[in-house]
Amino acid sequence: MLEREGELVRVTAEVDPHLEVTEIVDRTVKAGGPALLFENPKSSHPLLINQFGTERRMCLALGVERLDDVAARLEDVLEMQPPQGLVDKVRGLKKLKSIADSMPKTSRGGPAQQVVLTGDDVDLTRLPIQTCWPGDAAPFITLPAVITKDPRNGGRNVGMYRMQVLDRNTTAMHWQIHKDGRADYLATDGRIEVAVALGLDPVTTYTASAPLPKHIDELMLAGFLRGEPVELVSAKTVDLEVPANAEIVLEGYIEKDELTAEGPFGDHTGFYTAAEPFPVFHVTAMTMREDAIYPSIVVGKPPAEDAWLGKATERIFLPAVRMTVPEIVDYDLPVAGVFHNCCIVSIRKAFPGHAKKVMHAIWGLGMLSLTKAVVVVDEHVDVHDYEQVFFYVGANVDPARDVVIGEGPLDHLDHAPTHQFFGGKLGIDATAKGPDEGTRPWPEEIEMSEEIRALVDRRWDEYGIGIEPDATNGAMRHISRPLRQLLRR
Ligand SMILES: Cc1cc2nc3c(=O)[nH]c(=O)nc-3n(C[C@H](O)[C@H](O)[C@H](O)COP(=O)(O)O)c2cc1C
Ligand SMILES: [Mn+2]
Repeated sequence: MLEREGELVRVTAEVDPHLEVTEIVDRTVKAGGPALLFENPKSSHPLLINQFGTERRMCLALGVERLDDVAARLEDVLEMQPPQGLVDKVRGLKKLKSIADSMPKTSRGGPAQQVVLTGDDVDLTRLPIQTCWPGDAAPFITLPAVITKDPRNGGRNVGMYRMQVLDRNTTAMHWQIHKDGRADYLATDGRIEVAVALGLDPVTTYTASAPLPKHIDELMLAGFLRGEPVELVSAKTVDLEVPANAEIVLEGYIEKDELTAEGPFGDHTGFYTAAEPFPVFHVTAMTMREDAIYPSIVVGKPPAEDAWLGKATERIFLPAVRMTVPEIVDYDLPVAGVFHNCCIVSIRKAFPGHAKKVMHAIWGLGMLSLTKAVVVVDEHVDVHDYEQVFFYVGANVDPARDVVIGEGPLDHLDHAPTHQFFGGKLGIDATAKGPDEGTRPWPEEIEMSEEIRALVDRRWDEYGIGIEPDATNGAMRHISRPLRQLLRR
């Protein structure tokens, strides 16, 4: 599929998964280049990387023209009203069917189990697992879908958590403190069974990184987004189901109190995370396709390949965010803010203090609760246009009145707070203030009249200026175009 779309380059030169691949991929990602299939990494399996590195490939993965189209489909289902009239009822049934089709289905066998290795035959060193950065403690599996069950209700969880290779059949499991996988582990007495799928269809891979509420199965979202169920087969040595079409599956278990030093690892924050204790995963079976391709991703200083996985989540989750905070018009998580450092949000402001209400809503909402800085602007401001946002932060903010300093939980990987996991929050209210917020009369923003804009549109060629005019309305838009293009590449 990637190849058909001209989005894949096969690299036949022999390359080393130890650092060399990272440098090649980093240069390719930053140049907006193609996905790469390294056919001869120093290993017995090829390595696929940069499948998600551009907006176009992220859209191809999700089968849409624009990421917002996915959100529209979800919104349609989330906002379902009781049907009125027959046409509405039929439409409603279709939507219900798309939900029913989302449930994974079980088959008897699948390519993921063409080769089955157990016992001493399990050998992770056969895979081209990357050591990404010079300070990394070891090779890390970076693009896994880790499958567990909640022992209390059997609910499945699929999450993407990096795995440091310890030896030929054990790895660490980097279940951060706020994550569902860790919750399943903590709720289990003794041993928890774990399966790790590598090399899935891109939608299912993406959903492993999606911040769904604990009780929602990521494979259901995958089925909904794909428009067809994810096919599962029973694992060979554990009581879990695994994607039938995976390239590679690792089956095994984690013992409750067996911990190992995990890290350092060059992380998506742009810094190395220090070594910390994390659980040890014992691999009891390794199943794969006959010609299995190993998938990987390099994170590091932004922008890296994970930028578009993050942008997909930002777009796909907008309808869900709006379900709880309907006054939100749009939001943007800048790539340089590595998901949790910054959130810009535009709102339909209706009452005094409304911007502050929305800050607190964000700080109380799922994984967005880990956001360190929230900037709130009025509905007409384009949150994706950072020049424009900066303009309103500069123009509309009285720091003594409009800045909120709070406290709350912070991302596991945030190295800045004095205490890990907990620290300060910054809110900036950059909305226009009304008299009911105790300010002097707020001045009017400069806009040209529609009449004169239309006149100049009509007469532009007559003036003979010889450039394409920028007719976008609103302050600053033209300045930020290169920036927007940079992001849209
Ligand atoms: C490339 C990539 C690597 C990630 N690595 C980790 C990780 O090592 N540990 C972790 O807790 N979350 C990691 N995440 C984020 C989780 O995948 C994400 O929070 C997801 O929602 C976790 O699933 P859960 O909500 O079911 O726990 C990573 C995300 C991406 C895109
Ligand atoms: Mn989950």
